[in-house]
Amino acid sequence: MYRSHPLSASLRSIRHRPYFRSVLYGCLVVSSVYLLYRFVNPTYSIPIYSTSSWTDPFSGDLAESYVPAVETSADVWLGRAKSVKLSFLHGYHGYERYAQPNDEIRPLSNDYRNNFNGWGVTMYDSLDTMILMGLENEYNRAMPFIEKTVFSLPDGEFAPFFETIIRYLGGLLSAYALRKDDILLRRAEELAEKLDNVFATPSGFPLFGVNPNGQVVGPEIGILAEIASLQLEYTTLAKFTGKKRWWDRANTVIRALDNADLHKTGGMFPIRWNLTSAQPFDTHLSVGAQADSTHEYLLKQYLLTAKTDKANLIMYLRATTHIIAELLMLSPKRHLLYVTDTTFSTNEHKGRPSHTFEHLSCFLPGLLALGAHTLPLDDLASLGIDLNEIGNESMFGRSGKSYKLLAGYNLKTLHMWAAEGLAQTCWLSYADMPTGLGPDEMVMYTVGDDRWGKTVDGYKEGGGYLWMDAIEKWKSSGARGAPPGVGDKTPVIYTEAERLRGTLRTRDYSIRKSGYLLRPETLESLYLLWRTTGNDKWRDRGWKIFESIERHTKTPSGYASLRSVEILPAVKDDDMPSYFFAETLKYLYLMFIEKDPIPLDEWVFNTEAHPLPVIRWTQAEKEAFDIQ
Ligand code: DMJ
Repeated sequence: MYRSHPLSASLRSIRHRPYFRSVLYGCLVVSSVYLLYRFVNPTYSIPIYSTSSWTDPFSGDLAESYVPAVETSADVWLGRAKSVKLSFLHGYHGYERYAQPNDEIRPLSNDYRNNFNGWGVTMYDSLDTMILMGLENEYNRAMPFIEKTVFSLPDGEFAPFFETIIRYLGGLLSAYALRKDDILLRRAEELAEKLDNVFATPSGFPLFGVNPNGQVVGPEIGILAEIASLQLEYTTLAKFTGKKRWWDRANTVIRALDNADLHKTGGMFPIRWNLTSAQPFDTHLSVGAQADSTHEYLLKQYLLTAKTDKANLIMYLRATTHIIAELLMLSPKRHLLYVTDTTFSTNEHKGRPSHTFEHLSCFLPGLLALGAHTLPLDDLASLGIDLNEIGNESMFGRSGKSYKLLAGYNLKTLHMWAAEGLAQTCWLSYADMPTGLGPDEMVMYTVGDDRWGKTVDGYKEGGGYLWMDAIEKWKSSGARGAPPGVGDKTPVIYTEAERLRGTLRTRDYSIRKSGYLLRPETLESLYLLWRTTGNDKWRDRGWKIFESIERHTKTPSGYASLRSVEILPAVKDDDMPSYFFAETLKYLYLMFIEKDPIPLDEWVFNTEAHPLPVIRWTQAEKEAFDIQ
């Protein structure tokens, strides 16, 4: 027979007395409000759920908003790939009609501009995309121009070396790799010859600019991305031509990076460098503007050389260790994972974060996923690498602690968490906007020390942060919790009135540069996340972005950058950068076609998305080039 507990009997009697009832209900309201507050508050300091296995805990992320799409058939994906191809044709035909052989079309006025030497950058940047899309007519119409381009400039004008290499040289080499048209390689080598004076520095790092007549220009203090993003192109040129001189150009930069004194920056490369001494000039760390492609080329040079140049791998591991421990942050309420830049000031051992988050940095999730996919990060010992040896406090002072911290993880898992969390934020920065397109720069809200590395460590040690009822709910629904910053989240789109009022803080960030410049980085990462995880949610998001590009940026003669992603109807700017053809449309196309023509273990994309084939040196080449 059921017998009620004496305590429940007394509670029942209390509930029937008006005074105690008010007190009881009052307590219930207060504690519910408190619990609700704790549930949405980002304070992670008290892990309340502990488990002996830290690989399967429940997380602090609040929303699982991703509803798996009803399975999309292969035919639908094929149709989507065709739509991207039609967009390419629409934009490229506009260029051919109104701007060829100049650099870029202005898609509102149908005027043109020569912003990259006037040699027809849109054609060079588009060649390999045409080949991949099977656009024979467009390729055949471009080739006579490519054949005839005169690589010259008036006295006093200079080709920006970095942009010229990634767009023109990268474009020619990639097109040559895909379709062995000799003229492409001849033009590639001729271009490299004309630019070669740029290396006339004691360090062998290139100067900012060069005129094909031999004049050079640029300050003694160079910018990281501009001086160290040529390795892939020059190594490929050496392989294709069999000439050591091109390998020497790449190798000099690699060795200089490897010999740099990074004790002030935890093993990561800062933005400013002295081109005479080949040493860092400041302590400003970033993966965004002025730095991005150098971090990218560390991993990619290792992959390009069939995983033989270990120095590049070690530099990549150092850079990513510092990035993960010190530059990745978690926003206060929505737990958005983002990467920011930091500056060390004199006598300070800790970088001060700016909390800016750039669209340019959205290549990072793709890079981390590529690294986790291609490297034995969970077994570095198999490569003779120990994280505690390549970085520690005796080498990097306080920043050296990061190596010990990360050595305690399964590094493959950790890099994938970071990749997925960052890709989620990059995607949300689009999904939060009424245009469905992401802003160029955001400033994230902060509550103090927001480092993701610290929070993840609490997660690892404590096993989760949700209150028990939430954990039980998630358990019973069978959902696996994601680590902090990693789970899917619900977009927050402000109404026009809310935007104008400007007081809402629910998104966790404000927008500093609201333009959408047809940039590729988010799509690049969605593509790599899809290829490396096989999870369709990433390409579903790619499709949503493509629909927004079609809806808001299309003009009668192409596609135009937007002045603001927050305003409807969208206001366009009169420009269509060549990287839209080289990168944005290429990554979309590759994301939707079923058969992958560019397998990640056989090709490496340069920073302008020009795929270059993995190189296997012959013994004769090793001896001739003096490759160890
Ligand atoms: C591209 O030209 C390259 O990807 C470069 O490395 C930086 N980003 C632009 C496009 O945003």
